[in-house]
Amino acid sequence: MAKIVAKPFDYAFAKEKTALVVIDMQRDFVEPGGFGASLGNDVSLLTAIVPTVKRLLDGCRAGGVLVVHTRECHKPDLSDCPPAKRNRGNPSLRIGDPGPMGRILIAGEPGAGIVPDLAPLPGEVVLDKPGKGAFYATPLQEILAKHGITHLLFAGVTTEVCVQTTMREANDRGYECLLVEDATESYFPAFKAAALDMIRAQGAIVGWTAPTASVIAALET
Ligand code: TIU
Repeated sequence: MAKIVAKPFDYAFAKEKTALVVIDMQRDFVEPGGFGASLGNDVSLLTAIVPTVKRLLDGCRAGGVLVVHTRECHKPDLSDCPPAKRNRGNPSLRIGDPGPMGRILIAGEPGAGIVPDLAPLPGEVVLDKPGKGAFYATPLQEILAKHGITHLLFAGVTTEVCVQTTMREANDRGYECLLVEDATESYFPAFKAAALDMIRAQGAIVGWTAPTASVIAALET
């Protein structure tokens, strides 16, 4: 078993039973002009983690860890987008509206794509998800079971929305979850800090947290 120096205590894992889940590193969230910006957010905080997520991805690829990428997006006819989600908060652009990077959060549009620096490699799992959590209405659980995965490392955006929702879904399904602290980001620094704290509180009630360097160090041993 490899061991990551983590909070609230070390995280033991077997590489062949571990997957890295990179959540929603899409242009719509990370680049100006997309869904994140349409909700009134400054996306520069999210853009800044791309090189760190790349380091983590490359470390996991080199270590033989299964890589899963997710994209939050909807069918072009919006049949998988509840009106409550589309209309919430009176945004400047709604899901499905034409924006600077194509229709907002629609599968196949440029904005729904993963940022080029983090592009999936052939053979990596890429899942489109209509919800915040990556288990809802996707085959993620079946794919992980097929590969014998018991441990999940999480990166991506945003920490307290899609990442935390997915970690909680994973926790209820019995996975041992670790969130990579500097490979996740929020539009709200206070929300990121609170999410990290609540995840690892009460003896890792949702999971562990550790920086990218600790994950890579463990993968190299
Ligand atoms: N708005 C926000 O913080 N997040 C999302 O809408 N989706 C994800 O977190 N991916």
